[in-house]
Amino acid sequence: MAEPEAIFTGNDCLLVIDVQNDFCPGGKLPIDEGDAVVPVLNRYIEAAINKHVPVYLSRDFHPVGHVSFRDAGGQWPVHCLQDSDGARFHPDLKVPENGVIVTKGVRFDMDQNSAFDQTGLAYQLHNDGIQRLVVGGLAQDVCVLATGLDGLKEGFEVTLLLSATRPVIPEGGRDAVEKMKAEGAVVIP
Ligand code: VGL
Ligand code: ZN
Repeated sequence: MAEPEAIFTGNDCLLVIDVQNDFCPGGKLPIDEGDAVVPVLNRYIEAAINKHVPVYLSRDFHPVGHVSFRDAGGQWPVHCLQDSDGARFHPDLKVPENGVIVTKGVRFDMDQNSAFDQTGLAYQLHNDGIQRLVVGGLAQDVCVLATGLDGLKEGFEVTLLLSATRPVIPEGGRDAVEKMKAEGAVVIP
C-alpha cells in the first residue's frame, strides 16, 4: 500500500465501490478476500478526512427479482437486496459521517455496474470541483472496472488502489487493470 496521506491532493475524491456484506466472505456473492479491502480502505478514508478530501461510497441496491439475478435471466445469484443485511456496508468499514452514498442497481429494466450509470454522479463530482477519482472496492472486474472506465470517459483522472480491490475472478481482475491502464488510469500498489 502506498502512503495514503501522500496520495491525496486538492480536487481529489476517494471513491469506494460496493464494500458490502454480500460481496465479502459469508455473503451471497462472496469475493475471495473481499473483506481484505476494508482495513486498507479505512486508512485511505482516514487520510481523506485529514486532508479534507471528500469520500463517495457506492452501494449495489437491488429490488427483489432484479434483472441481474439468475432467476430473472441475469448472471448473478440474488445479492444486495434493498435494506437487507447483505446490502449494508461491511461493519468494519469506517464510513465517514459526511460520506456521500451513491445508490445503484435499483433500476428494474437493467443493471448498473458503473456508479456513473444514470446516477448523476458525474454531475455531482463536477459540481464539487473534483478532477481525480482515487478508486478502490469491489469487485475489481465488475463494478470497479465499469466505474473506472466511465470515470475516465467523463473526463476525470482515475487512480486505482490495487491493494484496496479484489476481483470475482482473478483473471478478470488482471484484465480489468489492463483495460483501465489502457484508457489512462494510474495504478498504484
Ligand atoms: C457487482 C456483481 C453483481 C459489483 C454488483 O459490485 O462489482 N458485481 N453486482
Ligand atoms: Zn449487483
